[in-house]
Formats: sequence, structure tokens, C-alpha cells
Amino acid sequence: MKVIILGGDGFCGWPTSLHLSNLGHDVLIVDNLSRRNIDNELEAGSLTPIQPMGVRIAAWKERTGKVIRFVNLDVAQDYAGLLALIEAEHPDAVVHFAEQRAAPYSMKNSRNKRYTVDNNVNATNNLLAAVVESGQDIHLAHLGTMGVYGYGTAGMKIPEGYLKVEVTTDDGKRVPQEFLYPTNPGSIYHMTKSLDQILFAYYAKNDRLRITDLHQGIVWGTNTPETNLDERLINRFDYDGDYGTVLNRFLMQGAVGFPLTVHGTGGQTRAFIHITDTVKCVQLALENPPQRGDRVKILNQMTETHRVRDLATLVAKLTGTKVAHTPTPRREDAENELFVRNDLFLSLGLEPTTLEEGLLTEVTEVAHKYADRADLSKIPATSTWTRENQPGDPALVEPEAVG
Ligand code: NAD
Ligand code: USQ
Repeated sequence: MKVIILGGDGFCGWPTSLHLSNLGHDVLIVDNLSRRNIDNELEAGSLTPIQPMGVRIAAWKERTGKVIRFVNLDVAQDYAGLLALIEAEHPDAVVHFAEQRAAPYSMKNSRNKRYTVDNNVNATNNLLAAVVESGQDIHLAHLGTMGVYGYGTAGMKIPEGYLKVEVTTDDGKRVPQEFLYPTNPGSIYHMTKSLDQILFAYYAKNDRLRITDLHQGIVWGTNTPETNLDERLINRFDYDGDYGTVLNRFLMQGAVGFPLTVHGTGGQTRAFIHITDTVKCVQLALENPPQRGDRVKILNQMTETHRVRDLATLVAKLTGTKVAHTPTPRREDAENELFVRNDLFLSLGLEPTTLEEGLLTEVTEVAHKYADRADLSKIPATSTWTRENQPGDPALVEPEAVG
């Protein structure tokens, strides 16, 4: 297949590009390098020494003989460039990772709220409109989030995208219906993914576009077999208070001896997936596209659920680091249950990488190895959801509450 990867310089996009290239697909990366610019803006950076795109793709060619091409283009702003690219390339599939993906960054201030909505919604709508204008039959696979569902379900397993319900008509008849699962986002970022899914539903219905939406959980881990081939291919590892996600942050904090920053009680339960499974899921999604005229194919791209405080206990045991229950910077439920269906990927052959297998490798091979690159001042989560919330900073916690 010829595959365009939008956002192919990012944490999920880069290892996916290598994985698909390794399988023999013709991969073209499109990225405006905005994520690297945000690192400059935040004066934060990847724990791992990621290389510029030119070095990355030269190293890939040197190691494997395979060619990945790169185009620097803003998918949200340069509609004409995107359309021209699609018309020239005739891809079989486009994988869409190109969005601002950090909830804390999206909640920092009104500039970031507006940027996140503009960037994410325009990127998605531009892609959809360009595929329609090109007249080509291209499979679009988008990275969405488990967060579109919200995280509470009254004990029911969250289905894959659609909810079966019965409505009662005025004359008492019970009529079965199936809807997009009601959306309940917890941040401006997550809300853009909810808006994305309405765009997808519309274009699938009106233009018969073939679309897969992957509702992904929190990705943990760093490297994949392909990024491990050469130090220059190393993947990004975010640990700062805006872009670092909970489990990778705990692993890094454990490696440098920084108290593990559990927000509140740590009763938040979330869905997780290892980065090696992310790249396999995208492969499986591309190999199993929907048919023209089908509704949007939605898959829950996650393998396990965990409670934040249990993750902290696990990492504390592994590394001997203390746990700090900080104030919570977010407006979110302190405690929630989460049950999720992921039958579709399992039925396609996904064999999940579990926490038990991967955690120790991650701590020793990545977090410890690059610990001297860490800037500890960037760890506390300072972006607050409302004026009432406080930063997730262990410095705000009484010393006796850290243990
Ligand atoms: P990332 O920020 O590392 O990568 C996103 C890439 O897209 C970056 O390289 C960025 O420069 C690029 N980009 C952003 N806006 C662009 C634009 N307008 N034009 C061109 N390029 C643009 O994020 P990631 O962690 O790799 O996430 C990728 C996708 O997966 C996101 O859409 C995210 O919402 C989704 N996702 C990520 C996670 C996770 O835990 N990392 C979990 C669930 C879903
Ligand atoms: N948390 C802590 N301590 C920390 C960091 C986070 O307790 O140091 C808590 C948060 O308060 C939250 C939970 O851990 O309750 C998850 O936070 P996170 O930053 O790991 O994940 P989130 O903000 O939800 O976003 C990440 C990705 C996003 C993706 C989403 C998938 O950045 O792109 O869409 O995970 S999901 O969570 O399933 O919606």
C-alpha cells in the first residue's frame, strides 16, 4: 500500500511509519513539526534524544535500505498543499495522527484552547474535504481517544463506538436504535476528538468515505523493534507536566527518584496500550478497512485498564520511589470504574503486551539510561482546568503525606 502518515514525526506516528515501511508499504510522512516547536515554547523536551527528521529517515535507509519520504506541511492551514499532495500521490490509505494531543496543554489558557480546536478540527475537516475533492477512494484511519466516551459507565463495558438502545414511541412501541456512543469529553483536547467523530459520521454518510476511527487509550512505553534498530531512530519520551502521560511519567519519576505525582486519591481508572501494540493496531486497521457506504468503523484501541494509584504502587515497588498524593489540577472524578470492550482488535489477532512484561525493561533500558537528560523542574503538572484546581506539585504536599 501507499500510505500517507499525517503527524508521522510524533510519538505514535514515527514508530508506526517505521513499522509500515518495514512491512514493505510505501510511506510518506507529513508533519509541520509543531510538536517540536511546542517543546521549545514550553522549554521542555523528550527524555530520549530524538533526531531531526532528516537524520531519522537517512538512518532508516542506511539500516534497512527502505525509503520514507517527508513533506513539511500544516494539515490544518495549508488545504491547497494537502489537496495537491493527495492528487499527486494517489495513496491507498491516510493515517491521521496530526493533532495537538495533550489535555493539559489544551487547558493552559484561552490561546491554547483556541489553538487546539482550530488545529485539530481544521486538520480533520481539511483531510476529509480534500479526499472528497480528489475524488479518490482512500481509506482514512484516525487516532481518536477513549476519552470521547468519558470514563464512567455504571458497570457496563464501553462498546466499540456505538450504543444499542430502545426508544419508546408515543404509542408505546419499543424501537431498537443504534447511536454513536454519547460523548462526554473531559478537556478541550478530548472535546476536539468528539467533534472529529461527528465530522467522520457526516462524511461517511454523505460522501461514502471509508473511515476507521481508533479510540485509543493512554500509550505507554517508548521503543518498538524498528526504533530499536539504531539510536538515531529512537522514539520520543514525554515526561513534562503537559505532554507526559501518567505511566511513562511514573516510570521516569521512579528512575530519577522524584515522588510519583498521583493526582488526588489516584482513583482514576484509565485504559492503556503499549506503543508496540499501537503500531500493530494501525497495521491491522489498514489491512481490514470498511467498505464504501459503511458507517465509520470504530475500534477501541486499548489492552488493559488500571487505576492511577495502583500504577504508582507498582512503580514505587519497582524503583523504591515515594508516592505523593498531590492536589488534582483537573476537573475529573476522583474515583471511577472503567470496563471496555476491545473484541475487534483481539479478533483480528492482536496479542497484547502487558504491563508485567514491559515495565521493567522500560525503567532500565529507557528511563534510567537517559535520566541525566531530565529537567526535574518540568515534572509538576501546572496546567489547571479551573480556577479552583491547584497544580499537581509534590511541593504543595505536607512532607509526612509523601510515602
Ligand atoms: P504527538 O504530539 O507526539 O504527535 C502528533 C504529531 O502531529 C506531531 O509530530 C505534530 O508535529 C504533528 N501535527 C500536529 N498538528 C499538525 C498539523 N496541523 N499539521 C501537520 N502536523 C501536525 O502525539 P502522539 O502521542 O503521537 O499522538 C498522535 C495521535 O494519537 C493524536 O491524534 C492523539 O490524540 C492520539 N492519541 C495519543 C495517545 C497517547 O497516549 N500519546 C493516546 C490516545 C490517542
Ligand atoms: N495523572 C496523575 N498524575 C500524573 C499525570 C496524570 O495522577 O502525573 C492522572 C490524570 O489526572 C488523569 C490520568 O492520570 O486522571 C490520565 O492522565 P494522562 O495525562 O496520562 O492522560 P490524558 O490526559 O487522558 O491524555 C492521554 C493522551 C491523549 C489521549 C488520552 C487517552 O495525552 O492524547 O487521548 O491519554 S484516554 O486517557 O484514554 O482518553
